[in-house]
Amino acid sequence: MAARSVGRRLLIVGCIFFLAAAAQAAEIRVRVDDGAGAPVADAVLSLNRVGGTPTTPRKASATMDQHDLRFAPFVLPVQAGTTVTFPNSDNVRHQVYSFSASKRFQLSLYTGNHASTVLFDQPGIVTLGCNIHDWMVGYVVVLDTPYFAKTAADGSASIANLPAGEYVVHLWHPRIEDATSQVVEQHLVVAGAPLQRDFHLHLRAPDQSNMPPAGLEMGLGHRMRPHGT
Ligand SMILES: [Cu+2]
Repeated sequence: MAARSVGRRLLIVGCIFFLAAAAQAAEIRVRVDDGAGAPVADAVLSLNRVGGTPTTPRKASATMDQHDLRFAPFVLPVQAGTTVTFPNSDNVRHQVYSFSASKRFQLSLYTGNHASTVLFDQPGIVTLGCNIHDWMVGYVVVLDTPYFAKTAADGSASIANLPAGEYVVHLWHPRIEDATSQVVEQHLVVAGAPLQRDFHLHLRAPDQSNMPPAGLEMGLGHRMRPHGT
């Protein structure tokens, strides 16, 4: 009986600690625009904890598809240590490569569910291209933090369950004027209350869009099969 009583007390103490920790965690919601009010999609929001010990990269996986002659998604944020799978959902061959310093690779030319995998172990921006289709461009944004999110079409993003503490807030976008991510807030204090922020990113004009030339997408993409098959 005594052992059971001690066990129950430990359980209660554990629950109190858990609730206290949960009460300190908070959510941040952001909205990103271009400075003229237009929402910015595909911006990567990341928060690095000040003074925190670097987190051990979790064994995570993610997918960068090739679909309708485009990379899908256009921007894929991952934590360093993530293995990314590259399937091909088109019925034409693609050959994915990167010349970026933090991860140089070239996959073999392939179709179908060959699905090569690449480990992204160094933080940095990895720009993807395809040797067959010049317009294809995609980005794997490798981050040294587990706290990140990508803005939706309306420019919004959120990160839940942020532990209490102080953070540096970064934003990155493929058309950011500075090639590296911008620090948009140096001392963000998370103390349990939800946070809301509006950020402005000034973007360069698009150079490469990941969009196939008009008409080509339906002619070569997976959706249209040759007649008689
Ligand atoms: Cu391709």
